[in-house]
Amino acid sequence: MEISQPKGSNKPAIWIDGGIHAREWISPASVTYMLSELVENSAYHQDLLSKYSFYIMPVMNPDGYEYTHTNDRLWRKARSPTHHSSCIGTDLNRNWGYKYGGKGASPNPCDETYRGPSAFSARETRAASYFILQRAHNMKMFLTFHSYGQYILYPWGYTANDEPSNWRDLHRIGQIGAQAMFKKNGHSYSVGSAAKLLYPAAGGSDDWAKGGAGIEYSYTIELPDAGRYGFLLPAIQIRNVTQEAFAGLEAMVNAL
Ligand code: 0X9
Ligand code: ZN
Repeated sequence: MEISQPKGSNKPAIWIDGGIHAREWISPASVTYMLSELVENSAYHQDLLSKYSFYIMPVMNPDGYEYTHTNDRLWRKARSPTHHSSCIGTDLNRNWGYKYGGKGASPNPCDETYRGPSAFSARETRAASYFILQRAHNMKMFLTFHSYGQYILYPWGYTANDEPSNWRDLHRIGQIGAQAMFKKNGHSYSVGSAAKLLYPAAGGSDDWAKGGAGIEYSYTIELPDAGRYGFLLPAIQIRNVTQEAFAGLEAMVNAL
């Protein structure tokens, strides 16, 4: 979805996606909530909408998402068959074309972090990357929502031995997001580079957005919880967490 005010205006833009990993259900819920807020309650969000357009992709991995409803609640990857293997699915967050094939991205089709046979081999990542590249000159921020762990991560994810030249600004805006999210529900988020704070993993969308598409502010946000229920976040928490994610979005965009 594109949300632009007025329609077709050429404002700087924010990319938001969710559901690249099938089992992380709070992510599509949160991104869908953002969409509903920006559309249905646009009058309350003029701070955002007067300055920016939004591109919102609530479910990057629809086949996988469906599969978690019908067959395997903890499925992570997409669902396309693999050549020369009976194992199914590519990890769409190891398939992007920046430093593709490095650490933490498995060449084995049977692994949960299978990177696919080549960069952008998956239709989902290829289509999204074309869409983004056509508009990247206008995009100021790239936000991809995952769960779980309560982290605000910025590049690089592929290595812990280097950092983007604007890492101080990336860190500062990440902290502003963490503060806003804490204020909403009292959940603490750690802010840092993906490889240092979590683990090195190459081929992520955040690294490609920064290194490939040149979008200055790129983040992966790992929503709650911190590990108690993990991917199986109880339904009672959906409302609070989606609202907290929106508060983080607002704060980070306003800090740009
Ligand atoms: O491993 C991932 O893809 C993300 N964590 S998750 O538990 N949701 O699977 C973290 C991605 C961080 N970014 C990069 N490594 N590029
Ligand atoms: Zn994920």
